[in-house]
Order: sequence, then C-alpha cells, then structure tokens
Amino acid sequence: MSNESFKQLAAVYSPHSVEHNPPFELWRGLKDPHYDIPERATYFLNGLVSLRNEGLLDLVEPCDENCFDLPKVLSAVHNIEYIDYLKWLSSFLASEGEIAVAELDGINHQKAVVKRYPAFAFPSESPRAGIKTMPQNRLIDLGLFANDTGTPVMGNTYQVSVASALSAITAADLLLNGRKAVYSFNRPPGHHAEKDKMGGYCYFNNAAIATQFILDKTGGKVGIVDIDSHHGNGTQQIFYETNRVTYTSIHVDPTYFAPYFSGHESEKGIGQGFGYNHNFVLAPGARDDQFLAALDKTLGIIKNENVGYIVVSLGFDGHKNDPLKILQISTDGYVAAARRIKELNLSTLIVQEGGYNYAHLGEYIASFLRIFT
Ligand code: SP5
Ligand code: ZN
Repeated sequence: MSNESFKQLAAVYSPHSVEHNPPFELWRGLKDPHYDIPERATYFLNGLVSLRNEGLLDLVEPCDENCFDLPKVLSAVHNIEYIDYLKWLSSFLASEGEIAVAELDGINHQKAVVKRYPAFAFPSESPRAGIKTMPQNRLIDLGLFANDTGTPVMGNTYQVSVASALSAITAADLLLNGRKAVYSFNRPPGHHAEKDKMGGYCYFNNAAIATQFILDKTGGKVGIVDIDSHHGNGTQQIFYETNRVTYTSIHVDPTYFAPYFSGHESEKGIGQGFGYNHNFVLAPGARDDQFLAALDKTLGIIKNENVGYIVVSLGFDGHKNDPLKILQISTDGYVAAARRIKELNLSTLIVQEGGYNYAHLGEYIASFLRIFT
C-alpha cells in the first residue's frame, strides 16, 4: 500500500441494509422461502470489514437524502407514479402493524395454523397489465407496478429501498470525486427493477440510478457489465433507447430462470439505443471458461465505446455453490473476472446484486474487491 491521503478503494454500506426482511415469496401460488434474507447484509459486511482491517479499503456509510436531490435522482430513472405508489403502500402497511395469515403448517401441510407477520402485500390483480384500475382501492394497484410475486412490499420497503439507492449514489459521487474504484453494497438489490415495476427482489434500480447520476454529472458515456447470473431486465429496459449507456449482461438462459421474459441475445436496443444492448446467454450449469469467454466479449464491446466510467452489476448467484444452482462459476472465476475488469483501467463502480450462499458471501466479496486494492 502507498501512503496516499485516501485509499483507492472505498465501500459504501448502509446500516439500513439489514432491516429489509421479506417474509416469503410466492411461487406457483405457494409460499417459498425468500432468498434475500437480512443475514446477507451481515455476511457481506464481514468481508468488507476484513479488507478494512487489512488497511485495503475505506468503509463509509451513505450520505443521507439531504446530500442529494433525492426526488430528482430517483425520478431520473423511475416513474413518479411508481415512486409515489411505493411510498404510499409502505406507509399504509406500516400503519397496519401486524396481520394474521392462515396457512398450512410445516412440510406436511396437514393442519391449518394462524401466523402473525408484519404487514406485507403481494400483487394480486393485473400483474404486468397496462390497464388502470379504479383509484378507490389503491392496494389493488400493486399489480400495475410489479412483474412477479417474489418481491413483497412491507412497511419499511420504501425506506430501505431509498437507503439502498443512496448507497449507490454515494458510491457514484465518490467515484466522480476521484476514487478509481468504489463498491456499493445494496440490499435490496436493483437490476430487476424497471422504470415503473418492482420484481426479482428489486424495488429501485440502484445500478441504473448511479449510472444516470454519472451521465447527468459528466455528460459522458457509461458502460455497464452485469454479471449477476440473472438477466438485468430493469437496467436493460431503462437504457434501451439511449446510446449513452452500453448495457452488457452475461446470464443464464432466461427460458429456464428469472426473469423469464427478457435477456435473449436478439434484444439489441431500439432507436438511438440500437446496438447498445448486448446479452450473452449461458446454458444452465455453465462453467468458468464459458463465463470468462463471454466476459471478454462484453469487455471488448465496452472498450470500443470509449466510455469514461464502468458500472458492474455484481451477483454471486452464479457460483457453483449457490443454492439457486444456476451456473458453476468458481471463486477463482469471479476473481479472474475482477482482474479483467480492472485491466480496463477505467473508473469502476461495483454495485451488489444477488448471491445466496450466505456463509461464503464475505469471502466472495473480499476476494473480488482485493483485486481493486
Ligand atoms: C437480485 C436477484 O438475484 N434476484 C433473483 C430473483 C430470483 N427469483 C427466483 C428465486 C427462486 C424462487 N424459488 C423457486 C423455487 C422452486 N421451488
Ligand atoms: Zn440474481
């Protein structure tokens, strides 16, 4: 390490990360465990603290909403109706307190029990429909703003989603102030959130919000490399019509995994954005060599665009030991990816998306970020 007044690498971690606690998700009408559990935050934090204790990283909290023009920064990406709805629904659910839910018990589903949960809402009517429901029952409008039933809204969802977005904005701001690489921990994650729809555990699109912040402050161009093993349908949608963002994504074939409805290689962008969207589809169970070959293609594209900044949507759910069993990438495979990204020698913002092999998340993030120290 050199004796610079500040270190190259900084990481932003919000104490609100751990407060997000979705009760479960719905899959084919049944309750399933929600993989984005609060402990993920603690495991990631352990990895960040270990690097900090080695003197390799500055660990900071996000600036609060008074540091930035939050309504402006959020609405540069998301529709106002969506932001307002999420805010309204969260406060409505907070006012409800707890709700009682009748459900079938345990593994056998033999007997009905009543459990109490902090109030939550899942979309019921009209998911993905373009129609407008009657305004008299705003709870039912949730279906207009949701792509799936994996993304419940709770009493604190707006608040934790704002805190997560602020982490990404703070990280982008540090980058613009001269850091070479900055990491933003994000829980909830973001890359499945579209302009006006939540989905895939995501409410606000942290990577897109940070990207738009950089675009607006610099007037330049940004390249995005999305290596979460799911397709970042939200980030693709948000920048689909612009040539100022080159979105590249490597992910498992969406025929078999979320988000199902986008991520194919034929999706190239439209209008001014045509040719600025690049999807690389891997077969389920693909290994390091296939992942890294696709990464070399994405980085080649980014290099040709002469962008000033690169935003990495980083997910570890393609790890061979991830419980979602999507891809077979090794820890060394992720480290090799970090090395290749670093070799671009661009200002790099790394935004956390998924990854569910809980007890190993600290080790994964520490070994990835070590490359940027
Ligand atoms: C950010 C991110 O990684 N979001 C991932 C969303 C994945 N949603 C699906 C999770 C798996 C649902 N469970 C299927 C169970 C079959 N029993
Ligand atoms: Zn994912």
